[in-house]
Amino acid sequence: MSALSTLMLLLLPGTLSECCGPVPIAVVVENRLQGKTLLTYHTYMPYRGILLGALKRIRDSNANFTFTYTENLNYGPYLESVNGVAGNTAKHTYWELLVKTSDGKIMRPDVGIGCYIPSANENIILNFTMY
Ligand code: B12
Ligand SMILES: *[C@@H]1O[C@H](CO)[C@@H](O)[C@H](O)[C@H]1NC(C)=O
Ligand SMILES: *[C@@H]1O[C@H](CO)[C@@H](O)[C@H](O)[C@H]1NC(C)=O
Repeated sequence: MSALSTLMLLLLPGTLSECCGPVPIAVVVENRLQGKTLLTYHTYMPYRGILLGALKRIRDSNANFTFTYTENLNYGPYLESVNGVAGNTAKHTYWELLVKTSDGKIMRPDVGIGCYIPSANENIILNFTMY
């Protein structure tokens, strides 16, 4: 066996094991500001798929999840409204993107819904809040 094919055999399993979905995630809609109950939606995504795709998949299979976004030239899609509630510049409200990892830690991604790539078993929290 050539050195090259031995190397291929050693590398292939690792390459395959990180490629394959489906990746389960949950999207949590939180709106304490308006006293609404927490809503949780479950979906699956392909390996390294973007959050925007997951939101569209949930919307297309669930009559009570809707969202809208606007396109920003530099930063891509900006999440404008969720379930009919829109952020408002005058009222200083917006939909904040938070992520609860499987170990319970909450973090705030430094990119929006078009760039964020969820990992398995994350809870993506869309929180209606103020700035
Ligand atoms: C102020 C600000 C906000 C404010 C905007 C309020 C307002 N109406 O003014 C609020 C608090 C709403 C905000 C939210 C978010 N922001 Co912001 N924000 C900024 C900040 C500090 C200044 C923007 C600004 O006023 N520019 C000057 C004006 C004249 O230019 P402008 O083009 O009109 O600005 C608009 C855009 O920047 C847009 N905007 C602001 N943030 C974001 C994020 C995304 C993903 C998009 C598409 C648009 C967008 O809102 C501005 C006003 O309309 C920048 C950092 C910086 N110093 O530039 C980060 C920044 C643009 N935000 C960023 C991020 C990540 C977010 C959030 C995703 C954070 C989160 N985890 O929730 C959210 C957006 C969530 C969503 N709903 O989609 C990143 C974007 C990086 C990237 N490549 O995606 C930046 C660069 C900061 C960083 N962490 O590096 N943000
Ligand atoms: C959303 O739809 C599910 C069924 O798909 C239902 O169980 C749930 O009560 C609905 N929630 C709201 C807030 O309408
Ligand atoms: C969501 O926003 C509300 C209102 O600002 C705040 O009280 C709450 O702590 C936020 N939730 C998370 C998970 O940060």
